[in-house]
Amino acid sequence: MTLKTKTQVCIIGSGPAGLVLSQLLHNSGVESILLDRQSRQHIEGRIRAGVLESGSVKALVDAGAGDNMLRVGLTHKGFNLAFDGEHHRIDLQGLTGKSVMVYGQTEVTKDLINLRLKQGAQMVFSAEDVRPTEVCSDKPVVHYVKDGKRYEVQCDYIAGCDGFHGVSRKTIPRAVRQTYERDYPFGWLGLLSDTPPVADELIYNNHQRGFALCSMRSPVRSRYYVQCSSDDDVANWSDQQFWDELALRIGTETAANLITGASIEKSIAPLRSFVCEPMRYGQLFLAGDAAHIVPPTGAKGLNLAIADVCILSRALIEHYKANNPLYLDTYSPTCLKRVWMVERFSWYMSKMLHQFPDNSPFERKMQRAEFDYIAASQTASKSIAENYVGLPLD
Ligand code: RFL
Ligand code: PHB
Repeated sequence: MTLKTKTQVCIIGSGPAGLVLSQLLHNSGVESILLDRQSRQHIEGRIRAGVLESGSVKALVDAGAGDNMLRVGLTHKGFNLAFDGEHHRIDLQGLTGKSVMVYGQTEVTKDLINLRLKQGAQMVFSAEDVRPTEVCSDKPVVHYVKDGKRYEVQCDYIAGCDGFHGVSRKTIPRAVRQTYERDYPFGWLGLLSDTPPVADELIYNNHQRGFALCSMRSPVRSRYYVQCSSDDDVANWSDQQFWDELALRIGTETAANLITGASIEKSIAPLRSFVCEPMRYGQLFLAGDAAHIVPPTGAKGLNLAIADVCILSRALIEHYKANNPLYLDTYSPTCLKRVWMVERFSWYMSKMLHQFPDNSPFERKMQRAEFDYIAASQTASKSIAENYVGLPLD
């Protein structure tokens, strides 16, 4: 027997994209159901992004999900680029009048899940075999299995917010879907520790041994990354090896302030650029990592996901409340224009800051010249700053 339910929007995936979308729809009286293949505990335990653009901060506050963020998030008015230990500060506030917020994606997710459940949202965790069908009809259906029972959700629209490995994008036939992809020949080994950050602001380091990033979650919790090879294994890195390598890459002056401690999480993330076009197929709309991936060097993935669902929620709300189909019809091109600009920035930052295995001494000189140009030119610094704080929504 199959248990059938109905809703207006079925959202696949309870990461930041799905959760923010469901919150924004709820705030305007549009009904949705959220389905995720993972347990709540698993979703709330994932360590990922740490930097929110000013537009993402505003979106979370406007959605009513910003209380904790505003209480404990850290406003950052600048960040540092470093080349072999030499620093140049990008003055975000001075150059753009805006800042970013350091607040973990893990916390954003927990805040949203708590709020959605308090408001009585329909959220299904550990949903197996989630399958969207009839997406080109006016009554698409999403099937899933939970605790051995079969379910069907009949809806008007499906939001595919199920990340890079999800099922939604694959529902678009190969002949319709065009994908653009670049894999980088390295990964990021990340370490989280309950130690005070090495500096008050983030430091992106280009060092001849490889890239390193000094980030944080709070005044007593640090997040660091070092570039590693694509086929590396976390098991190859003891905490001590990580700290030693980080200290070498950030230079003696910064390393003098480095406080080390036991890791509470250590993992390797691959680096990839990826875009799927179009972001709409029939009644299915892709948002967030389901449609695109950026390498983390620009701190953009989470922010792009939030931007997509701000655009999608407006489109759905205009449809339901004003019978206006315009924004649904323009969803894909509107998002993609911004997506490609953000892809460009993330690719540019990645290219400038990492050691590529096939780089010759010439490429390293080019990276150095790029750093010197940014340090010497307010125009170049401003270009980085306006991308880092976030481009306008549309
Ligand atoms: P998510 O977060 O991957 O959520 C997708 C959800 O869908 C579920 N799912 C399914 N559910 C049902 N059926 C299926 N078949 C399903 N398949 C998957 C999953 O369980 C999950 O709950 O995608 P979303 O919402 O689009 O959010 C995207 C962000 O998570 C991602 O872009 C960022 O984390 C990227 N990122 C960063 N972004 C930033 O904006 N700033 C940063 O500082 C930043 N740093 C990072 C990052 C990503 C990293 N990693 C681990 C790749 C640092 C790292 C190391
Ligand atoms: C993080 O704190 O996890 C972080 C910060 C900035 C990035 C990527 C990751 O560019």
